Order: sequence, then C-alpha cells, then structure tokens
Amino acid sequence: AFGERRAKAERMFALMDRFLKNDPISLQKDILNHVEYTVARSRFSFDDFEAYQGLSHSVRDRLIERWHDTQLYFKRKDPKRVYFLSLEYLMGRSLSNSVINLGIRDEYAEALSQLGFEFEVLAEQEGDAALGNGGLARLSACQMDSLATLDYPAWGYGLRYQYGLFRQLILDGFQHEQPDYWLNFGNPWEIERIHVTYPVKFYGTVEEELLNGKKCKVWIPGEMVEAVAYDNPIPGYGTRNTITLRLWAAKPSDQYDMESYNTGDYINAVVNRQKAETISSVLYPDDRSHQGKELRLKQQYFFVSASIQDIIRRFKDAHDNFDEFQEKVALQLNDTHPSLAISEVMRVLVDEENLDWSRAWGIVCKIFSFTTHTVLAEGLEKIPVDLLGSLLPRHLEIIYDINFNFVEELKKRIGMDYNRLSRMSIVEDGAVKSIRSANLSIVCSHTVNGVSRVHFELLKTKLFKDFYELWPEKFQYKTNGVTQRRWIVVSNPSLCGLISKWLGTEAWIRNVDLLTGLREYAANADLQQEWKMVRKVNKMRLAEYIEAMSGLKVCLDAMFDVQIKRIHEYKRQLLNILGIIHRYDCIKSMNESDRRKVVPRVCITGGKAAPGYEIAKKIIKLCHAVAEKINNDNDVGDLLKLVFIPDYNVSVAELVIPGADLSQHISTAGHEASGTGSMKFLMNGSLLLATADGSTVEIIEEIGAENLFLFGAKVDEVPMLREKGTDMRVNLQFARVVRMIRDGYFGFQDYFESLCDTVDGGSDFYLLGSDFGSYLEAQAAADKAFVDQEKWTRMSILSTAGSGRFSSDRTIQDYAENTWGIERCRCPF
Ligand code: NBY
Repeated sequence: AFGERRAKAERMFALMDRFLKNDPISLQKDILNHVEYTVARSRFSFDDFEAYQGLSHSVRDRLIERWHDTQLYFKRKDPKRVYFLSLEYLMGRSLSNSVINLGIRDEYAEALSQLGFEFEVLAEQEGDAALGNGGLARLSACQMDSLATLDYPAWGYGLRYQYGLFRQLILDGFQHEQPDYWLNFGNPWEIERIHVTYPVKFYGTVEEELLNGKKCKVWIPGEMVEAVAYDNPIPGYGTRNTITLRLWAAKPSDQYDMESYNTGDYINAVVNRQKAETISSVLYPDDRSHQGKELRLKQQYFFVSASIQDIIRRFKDAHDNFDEFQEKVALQLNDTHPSLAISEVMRVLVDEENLDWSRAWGIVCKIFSFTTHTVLAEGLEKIPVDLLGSLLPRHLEIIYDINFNFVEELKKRIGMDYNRLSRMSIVEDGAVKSIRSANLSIVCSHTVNGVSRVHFELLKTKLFKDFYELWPEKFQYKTNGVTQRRWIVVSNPSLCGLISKWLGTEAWIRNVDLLTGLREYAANADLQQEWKMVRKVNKMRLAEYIEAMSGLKVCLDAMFDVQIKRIHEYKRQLLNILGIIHRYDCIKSMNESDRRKVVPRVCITGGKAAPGYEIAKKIIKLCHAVAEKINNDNDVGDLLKLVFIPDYNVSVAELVIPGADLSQHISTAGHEASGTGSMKFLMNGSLLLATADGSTVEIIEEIGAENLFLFGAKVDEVPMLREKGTDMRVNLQFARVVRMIRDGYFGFQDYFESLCDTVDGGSDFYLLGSDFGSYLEAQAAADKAFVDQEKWTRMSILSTAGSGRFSSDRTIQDYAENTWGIERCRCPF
C-alpha cells in the first residue's frame, strides 16, 4: 500500500507546476485563466473589478505555494511556536502588500500593462478587511507582517466577522453607521478549510463522575456550535516564509440537535440552527468600554475554544504526552479579550487530558504572556459572574479555584491586608460580582507587557501597582512599532524609491535601522529637492482625493495639517478644533497686510466615533459646523480650510499619511498607552505636533526635541492641574473660542452645549483649557518653521531617518527573545 501511495504522489508531483513562473507571459496567462475559470467571465470582456479578481487569484496561487512549503517545514522542524490570540485584526487591503512581499510587484505591473490595465487602478478595486477598531487591531496586523518577515514560527488566531467595523457615513455633518458586509464580493485572500472544524460548547451543567476511582468533572453542554477555519496566508518580505492568520467562523453543529427535529417543526428547527452563525457575525465597534454583553462573551469563548483545540491537536500530532508542552507552545494574549484561554487550557488539561491540577497549573504558568493596551482603570474588562456561570459553568469553577489558590498564596506573602487582598483578587465583590480579566491574566502569565515606556511606568505605579510590588520580574514593556512594508513601501512608493536611491540599497526594508543613514544627507540640497518633490506628489494625490470627496479645492502650498484617529475625548480632537477656531478668529480680525504673513493651512481631520459615544459624535458634528463656516468665508480664502475625511480606515490612511506636512498627536499626557499613528507619520516625513505622552516621549529621544513641536502638561503634572482647574478669567483666548460655540456662531447652539460643558464650567477633565496656551505656541512655532522650507525639509528627513526604532520588526524581535522564547525557522528556497 505504501508503494502505491508513493507512486501516486510522484505521478501527481510530476503533473503539477512545481513553482509558478513569474515572467510577464506566465502571469498574464494565470490572470486570464482565473478571469475565465474562477471568476467565470469571458476573457474577451471583463471590467476592472473582474480583472482585480483574476489578478488576486493568481497572486493567491503564489501565496499558497509558499504557505504550503512553510507549513510543511514548520511541521518537520517542530520548533516552539507562538500563538497570537487577538479578537481584532485591521488588515486593510492585501493585493499590493502581497505582491510587494512576494517580490513580484514590477512583474505584475508589466504583465498588466501589456494587457491594457494599470496595477494601481485594479488595486483600488479591493475593499478593506476591517476586522478591528483602531490601534490595537492595526498593531496585530503590523505584528503579523513582522513575524512572517523575521521567519518566526507564528500563528495568528482570531474571528472571521461577517460584518467588520461599521462604515461611517456623514449626513449633514452627523455620523451614521452603515454595516460593512465586506464578504459580499468574495474574498480571494482567505482559504476556507471545511475540514478544519471544532465543536464549541456553551451553557449546561457540570457533573462529578468517577473515572478509574478518581473524581472528575464533566461538563454537559446545553448548546454546541461548530467553528470552521478560514486561513489567511501572511507572506514575509524577502523570505519564502508565509505564516497563517486563522480566523474562525461559526456554523451550526450537527451534534446535539436531534431533539428539535423530532418535534416535527422542521422549518423552525432549521431557522434556529442558523442562529449559531450570529456568534461570528459582527465586530463590537466600541474601543473603550466592556458592556458585559452575552454575545461578546460568546465570541470570546468561541474563538478561544476553537484556537486552543487546534493548538493542542497540533501539539499532539507530534508528541504523546504533555511533558514538552511549554517548550513548544507560547500563547500571547492581545489585551484581556482572549483571557478565557487560561481557564480553557486548564479545563482541557485537567478534565479532558486527565492531568493533575498542579501539573496543569505548572504548564499554564509557563505558556501565557499578556500585553495590555490601556491606561485607564475603567478600561479594564470585567465579566459578570452570573453571565459567566450560565454560559461557561465549568470555567467559572476553574477561575474560582485559581483565585482561591492565588489568594491563599498571597496571604502568606502579604499577610491579612484585606484592602490589598480584595484589590488583587480575581473575583470582585460588588453590586455586580464579576471576574477581573486583567487580574486573571496577570496571575496566570509569566510576563506582562506594556506598549511604551510611559505606559510601563503607569502600570507599575498606578494600574497594576499591587501586582508589580508582588512580582516585579513579571513586568516588561515593548514599545509598539509599525511595519515599514505597509507604511512606506506600499503606501508611499515614491518615498521608498528615494530612500533606496540615497542609501544605495533596499536593505532597509528588512533592516530599518539603516534609515539612520539618511541623517548625513539631511542638509544636502539635492536630496532636499527630491524630497520636496516626492512630498508634493503625495500632497497632490491627497488634494485630488479631498476634491473628489468633498468638492473642496485645496492649495498645495498650504501646510497640510492632519489629525486622523478614533475620536476620543482624551485624544482631544476638540483641542484641535478650538485651535482652528482661534486661528480663524485671528485671521478675521487682521488687516490685509497682516493676512499676507499668515501661513496657509489645510486642516484635515477624520476618525470614527463609537456608535454609543455621544460626546465623540458631537465633536464630529462640531468639526463639520466649523468647516462649513470657515470654508465659505471669502475673507479667509486659502489661508485656512478644514476638511473632515469620512470613513477613515487603513486604505484611507495609506493615502492621507504620505501627504501630511504636520500631524497631531495631542492626547492628555498619561492617557495614550502608546499611539502608533505617530510612527506612521514619522516614517513618512511628517513633522509631529505632540504632547509628551505614550510613545512620543521615545520619538523625541530618537529624533531630538528640536525636530518636532512639543507642548502641554507632562504626565506627572496632570493630577495637580486637574485639582487646580482652568481659570477662564486667565485663559481668555480659550474662553473666547468656547464662547463662540456657545453663542451659536457655528449654529446648533443647543446641541453643542453639553460638549462645551466638558471643557468649561469647572470640569475640563482632559485639560484642554490649561494646555491651550502652549498648544497655540506650538502651532505658531510650526508656522514659523514652515516658512523656512529648507529647515522644514531637513526636519522632515530627520524624522524619517529617526523612525527606525518604531518598526514592528524591533518590537517582534524583542517579544521573541524576551517574552516568548522562540527562534527563527526559515524555510529554505
Ligand atoms: O492600542 C490602543 C491604545 O489606545 C493605543 O495607545 C495603542 O497604541 C494601541 C496599540 O497598543 N488601544 C486600542 O486600540 N483599543 C481598542 O481598540 C479596544 C478594542 C476593544 C475593546 C477595548 C479596546 N473592548 O473593550 O472590546
């Protein structure tokens, strides 16, 4: 039988195209074949979208080839793997990124142009994969790219939401949310694995049984659904390695519902089965608060359970006991959202694999690491005990047991300090008894990471102070990073070419520290000239987009000033708008000759507000109301324009960021855990106007304070300033602009009242009033620098040159070496 199987395999191997060819003719054939046989359009008549489909299927073939080889290689080598568990990934588009990482971008462009198509035009046909909210989700995507590029044996696990983050529609300046049914037109970037499925259990009861004279727990579930795998190959750059992002979709299970069919109500039985699919239907669009909703908890467990089953199955394929589990498996918790994985691993090891509790616990403590992305205690997730007990009764028992052991141990270490014991307990007793996911994650992880140095300090001294004092060795930080592949090579090809030309190499695309080589040319007149040209082209592209979208014509000589990110009070988009109102007010009161000295600005804003976040939605409306006034004022003309770019997402970012002269990162100090948008702007040579918050502090160290515009209170000044409150009698400029809104200068007087209340009337929690003066000074400094284009261009070059530390390659290497303990495993070509 073996001989026969082998002969068959050899026959098939001989028939296959072993390596797909990448010359223009082969590429054209493949594209056309896919148009005809996959998309089922005639090769004599197809439109841009169909061409995009044929094109992306041909790219997909090439991805699959490398992906198979990588997976086979990993299987043979059986290295320690890292499993990255995240409920959110903001991948954006895949086409350009894939062909660039595969190293066949130019070949495709050539092949397409011979067919009469333009690569860029077809790439525009692709919709974004928006399976996440903001920074946390885009970070996961950047880290996947770095894991693949650095040859780490890694897997990403997540949920395949049918509806990604809502589309933002602006009507009359108000945000409306539209469903993002992103799978409508098919998704060539995923591979459905109909045979990779696992049952996931919910509800029911826990019973005790005797097995070989040993008492054990058996969970009798009340509901079962099936998890089906969808694999998204993630290609590395400059390597054959192509790793897997495995996303789970929920399908009805065939088990456990014979009952409903026997009632005779066939139609309703089928309809009820279908409800299983709701588990993976929609991404929660809130990036602040955890609302203790059952569906959200179901999503978390669904994805965790399927992933853990998959991971254990893979381990058992190569090992017959669990002795080596911790040498082969590292589990990374991306925030607390996947923290049920802890109790799930305990449950599987104890209840299903029959390990002793203490042995299972020993394993769990060695495999989990946890990264937190928040600064605020209110941001910490809590799961109501009632909800958990009903949905996952066995997990609740396990978490109680973990907590009992932990608290007993803690008493021995710190004595009967009841306040501290109750603060550190995993179970919170209160009006609603609940599980503190962060405490669970800290107790059970070997390492807890922050996302910037400032964040780390806050974790140690505030958020997790009690835990830090108990286990200082557990705490680390890895300053976030972003991938230069997506954020320079894909999104800013002209800058990419310019950098390679001046460095004399493309090696910086894999080794981004080489960017520092630009420093020596920062004052070189030729580089400056070319740098300005590239920036101009990108501004032109952005200006065209703005005009197409809003009809507004903007002047290319103006400073493009961008603030684009999720809308939050702490990110202070309101401070930006108040600054714009002040600028407008100043221009209005100037005479002709003074106006001639004004540096013209195009203020560009954008971002989504969580659907239930009223104040954030009012900020969006205010932005539109102010824009309406300013943009139609002939006194102002090109001196000041305000644009709100709707539906901010990854592909919009790719267009906007390269076109920014200045970008704003102006959160109240101590509130942005890291911030990653700033890093993308920095790489693209935008100057930053920023507070000393999150990763900005480290950016200053890299590029020097003289190369950005810093303002505002420092982290340690914030509590004192809050105490003091803003004195509106002193801060007249601030009082005046808020008054203009209150007086109805921009209309919608009543609607904006509560928004104004957040910053005057004594509260001003985010300190807009006390930072306003220094904000205006920083803005004036930016104007002044912009007039001297030579100086500005030098600062811009130095920004890119100093951005190397903020590559996710550095972050990932640090995680690999100091948190996960994994090694590179490079698939031979
Ligand atoms: O994570 C962000 C931080 O605000 C930012 O400073 C940091 O750079 C980035 C990456 O570390 N956090 C973030 O994006 N958080 C969320 O998107 C989020 C999503 C869901 C929920 C909470 C937060 N949730 O409760 O479901």
